[in-house]
Amino acid sequence: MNVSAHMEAVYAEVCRRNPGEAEFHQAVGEVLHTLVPALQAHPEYAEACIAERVCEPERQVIFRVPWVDDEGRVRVNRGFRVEFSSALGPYKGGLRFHPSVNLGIVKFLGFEQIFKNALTGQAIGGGKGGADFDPKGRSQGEVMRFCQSFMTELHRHLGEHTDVPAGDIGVGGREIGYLFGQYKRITNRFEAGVLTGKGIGWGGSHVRTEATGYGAVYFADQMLGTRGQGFDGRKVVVSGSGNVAVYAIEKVHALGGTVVACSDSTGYVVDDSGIDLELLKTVKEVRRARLSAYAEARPSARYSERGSVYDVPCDIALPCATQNELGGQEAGTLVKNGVLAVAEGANMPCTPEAVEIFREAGVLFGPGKAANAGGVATSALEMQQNASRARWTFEETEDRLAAVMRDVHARCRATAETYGGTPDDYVLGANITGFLRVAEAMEAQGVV
Ligand code: NDP
Ligand code: 2IT
Repeated sequence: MNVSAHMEAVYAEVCRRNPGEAEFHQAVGEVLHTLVPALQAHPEYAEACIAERVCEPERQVIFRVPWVDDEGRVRVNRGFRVEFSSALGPYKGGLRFHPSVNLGIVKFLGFEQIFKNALTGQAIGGGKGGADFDPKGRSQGEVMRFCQSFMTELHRHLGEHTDVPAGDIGVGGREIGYLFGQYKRITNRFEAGVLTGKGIGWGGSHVRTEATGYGAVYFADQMLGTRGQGFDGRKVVVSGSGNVAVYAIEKVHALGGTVVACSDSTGYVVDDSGIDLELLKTVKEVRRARLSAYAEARPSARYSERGSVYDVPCDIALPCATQNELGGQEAGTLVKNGVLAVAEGANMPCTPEAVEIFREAGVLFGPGKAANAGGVATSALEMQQNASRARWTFEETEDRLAAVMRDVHARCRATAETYGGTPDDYVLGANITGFLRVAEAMEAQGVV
């Protein structure tokens, strides 16, 4: 069998059967093209149509989310949960509340999640969900009523052994609290393991809040370490200013680097003396204000809505905002400015063109499936604590996160070499490692 032609055919069929889902096509194409050497080595997986099956979600739920705003007006949003793969464990993946959410975006995220979760080595399947609800400018009461309505429908699909959501864009600790409260009320069960990212006082795990950002920095540090380098004394640019970005900044500073710029969807700030994390947290997490408020409160900072955060010269870039935020033009600027490493804190923030530019320039590139796996890995640690009714300390949990990230990094390099790439080909290594784990389980479980 010509495996390469077979993968092309599978990809063409995915595009044909899922029209208009551009992000899903992009995520599938990027994975399928890297699987050729794995399927050449394992013809039994091609025979069993593992690639074809893994591109089709096991189940997709789309539902109405009606709620009442503060003026008494009825509003209607659309909710989604795509249960992609249960080969390795309960469906696991976040919920995104953002006006851009549609089926194609949820499917791209769910598809990525299958391989990311497999790569962590933990017993978690892949899924994703969310709604086209825009939390910006909404009152606490409106957000709560929306979450309650969302969960009123979604609860029937969830369970600690079935499907376990967490946060993503627009869904943080506050929203997880409202979602958990409604699940508990409907089911009359304190089923802690049904959601992760819970508050520390009621079943949450230490380090889950920090985990994605910390993990991305650990991963970048491991990549740099292969070249005898690290964060110490380095200039770093982080995109976004949400959960992932904030804790990436914190860890970069702890490792001796300086984050000189970060962004939100309206603009970016440059602060040569280093982003003041307490101020950033106050602006974004307490006041829920725009990033421009950071610059207004900090004389060393300037705010811009022109150009891109990637125009700011840096040694290391950590895209932590959203998909396709870093294209060919931004990648070209980063390379021209001498960037050494790029690690994706967000899901698919770099376009295929950008990734190719980094590859050609020899820039270390950590794809999201590996670099941001620390978030979901710590969610699995939260599930483990919930199941055993245990509570680990912050230090113990962070040690475990660091160990997972070291392991993910090492597996990517080893797999890339085994399948004909250079050890620096983290894209090849991450995709094949994740795929092989899922494929083995799927083959063993029969045609389901
Ligand atoms: P948050 O909602 O906390 O923050 C999102 C940040 O990204 C905000 O600064 C937001 O700006 C910015 N952003 C969102 N959409 C856009 C857009 N269309 N254009 C430009 N900027 C945008 O989300 P998270 O930090 O949790 O998530 C960030 C990324 O990390 C996402 O890709 C997510 O899928 C990924 N991720 C998250 C994990 C987690 O544990 N939370 C785990 C693994 C990956 P603004 O405030 O202006 O909207
Ligand atoms: O993209 C992701 O990995 C997440 N949003 C976290 C998922 C999770 O279940 O913790």
